[in-house]
Amino acid sequence: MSLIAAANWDEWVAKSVALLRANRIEVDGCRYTAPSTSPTAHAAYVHQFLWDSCFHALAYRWFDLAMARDELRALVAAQVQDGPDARMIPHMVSRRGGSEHLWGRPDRSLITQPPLIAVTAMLLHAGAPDVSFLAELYPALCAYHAWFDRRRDPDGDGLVCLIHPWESGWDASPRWDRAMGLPHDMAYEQGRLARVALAARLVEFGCDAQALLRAGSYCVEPVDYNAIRAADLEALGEMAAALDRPQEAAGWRERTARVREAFQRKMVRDGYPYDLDGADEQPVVQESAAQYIALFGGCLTEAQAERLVAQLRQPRHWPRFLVPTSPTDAPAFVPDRYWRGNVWLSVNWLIYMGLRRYGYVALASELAERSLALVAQAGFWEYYHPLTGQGLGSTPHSWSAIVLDMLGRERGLAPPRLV
Ligand code: 2M8
Repeated sequence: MSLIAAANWDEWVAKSVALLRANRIEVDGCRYTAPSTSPTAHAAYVHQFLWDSCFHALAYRWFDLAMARDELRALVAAQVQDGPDARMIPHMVSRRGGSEHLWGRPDRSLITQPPLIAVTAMLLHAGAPDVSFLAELYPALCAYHAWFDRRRDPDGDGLVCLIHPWESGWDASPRWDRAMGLPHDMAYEQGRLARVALAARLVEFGCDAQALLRAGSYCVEPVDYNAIRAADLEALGEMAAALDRPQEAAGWRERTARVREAFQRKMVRDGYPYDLDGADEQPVVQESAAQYIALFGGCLTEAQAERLVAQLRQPRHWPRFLVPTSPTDAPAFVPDRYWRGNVWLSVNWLIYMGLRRYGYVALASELAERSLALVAQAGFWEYYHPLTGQGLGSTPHSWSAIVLDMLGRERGLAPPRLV
């Protein structure tokens, strides 16, 4: 019998409850879940992170819908109110301080992270419809996406560029080595110091993407990020429709189509999607798990999806456990080095959802099955060794609770509603 079929749902819920509740923090009237409050974890992991909170909310919705909503409310409450980056939602919110050394202010970072909030809100809504919750988030999310157009699309092509690898969530990925001016075989510390130095540069440049691009600073248009944005714009259209705003819904659908069109025109080479680097938009011809996230955003044709899925089926792309960020034969693959070839449940959930979108349901189930097996074997870690399944980074780390969402979906369960 498959693990999905044999798994005890109540036990998996109980494990997820214990994990997320242990990392929950309440401050200034906001409730959120930290990536990890373990004393051995990176000190920054007590703060709130944008895409982490989305994954947490998607796990919470199976047992604590109120908390799932609060997790998103806390993100939106941190939306920037003034200055050139008004309406941005920060990638990291440090309500008890702790960001001064990097960002020149104690309470938050100056950058964002993959925009998954509208997608998350609509998935919450699908399980437990509540238009008043959508109405609460909608204006902030519309303004957030307008901020992207204003501040992260310096060439106006509809594709978002990032000004720091931390915006991608894939902090130390080899995808950024060229843009960071770093060799693939650098020591970990060299990469870390370069990211810290880049944060100081952003402060100096006021996070102005135009100026940073002109100065030849890190500026990348990533495939996964833009696909996630397409999915979020699409979700915003669904949100507008649910709120009975048909014209706005049509406008968001048009915006989504524009991102997908630019994606096809600029990012797809020989049928495969690649990130684009710098002002001359050089394709970063590297295979990575980010390519599969194009499926999540509906950014590929059926034929392109089929070729990409054939690539995914190769053991170098999908070895024994899950899909590592880089294939195992990539020149920069290091299985136990942070973001340089490890397995992340967050990334694999995005791939899982993308496979389902394109109708690769059995393959998605296989990914869910192996996700469950990995967490059953190793526990809730930040990331995992792709060849041994060993847990790496911090533990217990909250976002690996996303496996509960895969289990719930695979079992065809309905998330509970608020009474
Ligand atoms: C990692 O990133 C932060 C900086 O943004 C860090 O190292 O402090 C990444 O894995 C990122 O994707 C994640 O959101 C964050 C918290 O889990 O940690």
